[in-house]
Amino acid sequence: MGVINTTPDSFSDGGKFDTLDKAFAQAQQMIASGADILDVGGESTRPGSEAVDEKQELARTIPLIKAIRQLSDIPISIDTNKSAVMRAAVDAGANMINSIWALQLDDSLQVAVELNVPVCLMHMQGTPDTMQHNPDYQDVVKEVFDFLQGRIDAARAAGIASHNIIVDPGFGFGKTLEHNLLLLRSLPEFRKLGVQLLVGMSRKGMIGAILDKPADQRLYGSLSVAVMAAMLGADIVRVHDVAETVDALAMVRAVGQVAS
Ligand code: 7PJ
Repeated sequence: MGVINTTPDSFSDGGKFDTLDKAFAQAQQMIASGADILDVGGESTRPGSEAVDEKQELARTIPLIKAIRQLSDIPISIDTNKSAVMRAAVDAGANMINSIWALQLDDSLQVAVELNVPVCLMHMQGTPDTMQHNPDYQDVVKEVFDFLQGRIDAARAAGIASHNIIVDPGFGFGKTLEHNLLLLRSLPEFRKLGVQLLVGMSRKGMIGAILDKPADQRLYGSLSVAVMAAMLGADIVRVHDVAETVDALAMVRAVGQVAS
């Protein structure tokens, strides 16, 4: 799963087309590099980030989804917490909902049921603006597992089929470095939930903390954890560097397919 960022960077002062063009070019490149899914998001959820207004989020994501859909049949995921954005995105051609709030906000679960697309339910402790202040668990693996089990149950009860449910331990979302490493090592435990497993560690602080490198120098660290996650049972790996990760995961797959 390739991450398409539509949040304008500090260099382009609100030039909407500039941002859309860049995001579209990024999407084309990811498709050419072998991405299986594109994850389009219009709201930054990094630690300390603030919420984005709905109009702005729609303006950032919908034209891009339409443009990608004209070019390709690649599955498109919409990374959002707003049910209006979910509706508009699926209407524009998106095929999946990625919810860092695990569809707990407003009527998002009900809307996801109506839209009848796969959903990714992620664990987060706290909210994006405060989640890294003081992450606290007695037993992080058990607590994340139990939370995801509860959200799977809620999604099923609302009418979402198991094969359309994906879960994600939410690396970096209200977790210390230690919590993140423990969750990665314990990934096989999450297979017991019986649904598909997605992980996102690409360029995250957990890599920066170990390597002492800024986000633009975390490629090799990101590839290492992507390979580990795939070997430990992740079905979907959410990354920024698609071409590199596709090669790394092809090697994992080849080893996994050798007859014993
Ligand atoms: C994740 C995400 C993740 C899912 C972000 C970043 C922060 N969605 N959205 N899982 N991370 N499902 O990419 O650094 O880990 S935004």
